[in-house]
Amino acid sequence: MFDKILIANRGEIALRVIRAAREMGIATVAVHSTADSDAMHVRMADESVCIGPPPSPQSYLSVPAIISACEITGAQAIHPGYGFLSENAEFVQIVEDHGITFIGPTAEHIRVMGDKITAKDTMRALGVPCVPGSDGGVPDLAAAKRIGEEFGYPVIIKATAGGGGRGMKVAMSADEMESAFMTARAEGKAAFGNDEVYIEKYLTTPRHIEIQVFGDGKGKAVHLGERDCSLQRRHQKVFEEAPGPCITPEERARIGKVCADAVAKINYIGAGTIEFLYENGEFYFIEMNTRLQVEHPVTEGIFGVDLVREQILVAAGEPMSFGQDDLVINGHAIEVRINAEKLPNFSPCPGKITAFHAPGGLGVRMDSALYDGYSIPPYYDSLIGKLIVQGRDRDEALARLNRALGELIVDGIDTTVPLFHALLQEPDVLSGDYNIHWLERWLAENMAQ
Ligand code: MV4
Repeated sequence: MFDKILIANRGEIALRVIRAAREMGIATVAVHSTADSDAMHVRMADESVCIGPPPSPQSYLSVPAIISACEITGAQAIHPGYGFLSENAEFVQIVEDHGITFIGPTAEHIRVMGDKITAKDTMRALGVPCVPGSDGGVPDLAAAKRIGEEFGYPVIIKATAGGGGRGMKVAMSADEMESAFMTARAEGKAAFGNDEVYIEKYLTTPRHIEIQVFGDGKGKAVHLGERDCSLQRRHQKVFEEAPGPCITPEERARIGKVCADAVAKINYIGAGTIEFLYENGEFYFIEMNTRLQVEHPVTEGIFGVDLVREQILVAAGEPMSFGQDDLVINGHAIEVRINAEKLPNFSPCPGKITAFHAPGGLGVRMDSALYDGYSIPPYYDSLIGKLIVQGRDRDEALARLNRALGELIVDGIDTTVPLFHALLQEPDVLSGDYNIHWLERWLAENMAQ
């Protein structure tokens, strides 16, 4: 096992990794920008290294600075958290070339899943159900129109280097194809330097259901059920829950086994998430994320496992601490993302926290790097905390969420907390009757500016 690891991240996820490492008796190194000298992850780690000025490209994304911090401190492994360098195959290659262990998948797995066409080809070949469509790149407008006719409109044109909703355009009919095709291509080129696109049948009212998988890198893998993350705004999740309110145990076992078998076959190592659209009882693969996700705590809650501990174990070449038969769901968990944002426009709202109190009690977990007097710097993501609640069933989790939100105090800045109080008044949220468009529609109707 490692003696010391470096966490190439900040905020709540850096704390999350430090906590797992400490329970395992592993020393931790925090890295930080000059804007984060007083940040909680720096205080909580055993050691810290300043790696550059506030802008991320010169600090949290600076590969030479992070490798140097590792070498100076003697850290044997790097945990990337999520975002930043967590899905950067070149970074993983450089880390390994320096004799440092990357706590996560191989560069090759990251590369394959980062290219959405290759990811889909790979998953289809592994028996994972995919959205019907072009099955590969679409070279020109004429080919795009043939696909449109073959599968029937509406279709969606996606940049292969895209993800998170960028480089994605819907064509409702043949006459919208030219503009949608050209725009998706141009966005792919501008945002990712890659203008290759593919086309899928457009699913009109799906839910976003993602399956958590975990592999040991030696051909063994398990699934940890699904999370329903359909409540999103501009491709940012705001409310996530597990299990999915509309998924039956039979469906979970079936799609879970398909996913676990798929990643076992490619010797996948560590945590991964296979994203699906779910409509009319069918799962359609869209993307795979090769990292620990923001919403991993809801899965940890219902299965009672520490995913970060497992990531560190398998990265060190040790076996996973559980098999599929050990994984039994206990109750229901919900996470809400607390952002430093001002409603109704969700405009970033950095500033000084004048009072902070995290809720507590049975079934309540607050993952946050906030503290009284902390100043949220303006340079980074607006996520300042995740409130995760668990109950014996969904109704108990919802009641607990309402209670815990009432206990939470974050003074000095605006947050997304009022949004959750409002959502907990909505019958559709209380019954779990929502899809990927529900929140945008609700915001348009209820937060009109
Ligand atoms: C789709 C789709 C409908 N049909 N693909 C958006 C982000 C990217 N991960 C995939 N996305 C979508 N792909 C087909 N064939 C609708 C979306 C989509 C969406 C998906 C998940 C959660 C929220 C969403 C909001 C808008 C569109």
